[in-house]
Amino acid sequence: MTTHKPDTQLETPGLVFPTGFVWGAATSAYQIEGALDVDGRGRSIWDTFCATPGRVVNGEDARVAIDHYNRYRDDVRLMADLGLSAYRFSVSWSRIQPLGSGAINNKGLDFYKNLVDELLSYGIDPWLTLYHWDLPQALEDAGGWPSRDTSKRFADFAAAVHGALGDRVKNWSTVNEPWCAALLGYASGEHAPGRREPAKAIHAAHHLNLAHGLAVEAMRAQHADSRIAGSVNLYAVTPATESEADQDAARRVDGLQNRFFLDALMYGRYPEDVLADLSHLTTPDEFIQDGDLAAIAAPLDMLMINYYSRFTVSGAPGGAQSAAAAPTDSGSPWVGSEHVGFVNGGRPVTSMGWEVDGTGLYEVLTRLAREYPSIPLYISENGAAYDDVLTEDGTVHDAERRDFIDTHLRVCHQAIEGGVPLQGYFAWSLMDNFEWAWGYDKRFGLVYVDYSTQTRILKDSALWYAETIRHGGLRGPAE
Ligand code: IFM
Repeated sequence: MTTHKPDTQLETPGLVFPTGFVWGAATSAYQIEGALDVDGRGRSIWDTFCATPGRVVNGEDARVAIDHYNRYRDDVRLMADLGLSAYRFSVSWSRIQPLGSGAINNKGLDFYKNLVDELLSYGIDPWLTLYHWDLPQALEDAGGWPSRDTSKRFADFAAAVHGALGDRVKNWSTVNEPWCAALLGYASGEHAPGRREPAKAIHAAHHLNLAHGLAVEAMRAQHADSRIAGSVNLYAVTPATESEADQDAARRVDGLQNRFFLDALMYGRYPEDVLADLSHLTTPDEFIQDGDLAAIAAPLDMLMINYYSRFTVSGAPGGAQSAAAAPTDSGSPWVGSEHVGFVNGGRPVTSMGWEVDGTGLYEVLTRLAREYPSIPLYISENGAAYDDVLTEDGTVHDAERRDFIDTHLRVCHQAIEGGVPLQGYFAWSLMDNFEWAWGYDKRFGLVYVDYSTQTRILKDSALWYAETIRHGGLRGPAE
């Protein structure tokens, strides 16, 4: 059994994190499991999306992914070798409830029971996410997230999983990155189910929020000692200039990306300015019913934040589009603000074209502590894709990824010192995996996966992260 007691006696002066800080790594079911046709799993919207020509780069799919379904024991041992204190993963709804409602598929549930038991046997805390984008196809056929009924189906699903695993999983999150599920799935169409229906995308966003709230309520009624979170992807947003148009663009993007979800989850309201931006497309009476907002604001034990980058935005006509555009033909996810341009802020970029900006994380964290105070925070995803090279001697020298994580952890430490209640960090991702519409082209892992043999190889960043965990913090100044 691996122990996770940090050695706080650093040989060199460094940044020590508080005792009990959670050191984790994250994955999601669809991106790693493979085994899509086994043990009674039903179809999901991503199966359909991948099978549609032109949707995923190189026509790739997740039928095998990184074969975690069959290799989970080895993968858990690898987590133990790294010294992780926690592992964040998601469960596949269609594996557990093949049609998204009705009978539970016990074989599917057993996979997660076994995974959890394996984690616990190594002293690794399982952090379970209920929904990471792989909606059962049967529910999409019935209307998908634009349909209110999907929220209720999700609450039933959450209750079933929580009922089965709530005795051994203490930390739960509901919906991962509802912005992506709604806006990329139903407005730009660059994610499954690939629809381009802007007003419906807003309805989807509300129903994802509602699904979250109803699931929290259902879980609270079962195991009172569970810690439950929402999980949102937040960005720092800056206007390209001080012009009125650019400032309005920043307000709009911040509104739809950040405040639409934060205000709903934390305060049970949608920002008036965002509703006004959307009013030519849809109005609240078309999607909000009595009691919805109170349900969405069900009290949480913690908030989980995925942070990757900063947006610099322009409202000037013809503002430049970001280098981080979708890999395939798509519409705009910026419903009601399609005119906004994404401008190159002049920072180094990852292989996704996303600008590296640790100061943006500092802004996000301090803003949360100021505007949504008192809730414990966790970084549930942070990391970077780079074009990793496996050398002939079987190593991967990914200094850029190590520096990326180092920079962001330094920011986390600074925020904690300044009083931000940040209590843990999960690197995205534990292993290279299926990066949605980008297929296998983008590698986010601390662990390199040779897709032809499924061999796992620790990158330099993984070895460095293991050292960081072992020391309970960062050694010495930034390199
Ligand atoms: O791979 C994704 C993950 O599924 C959700 N958050 C962002 C990651 C990188 O794009």
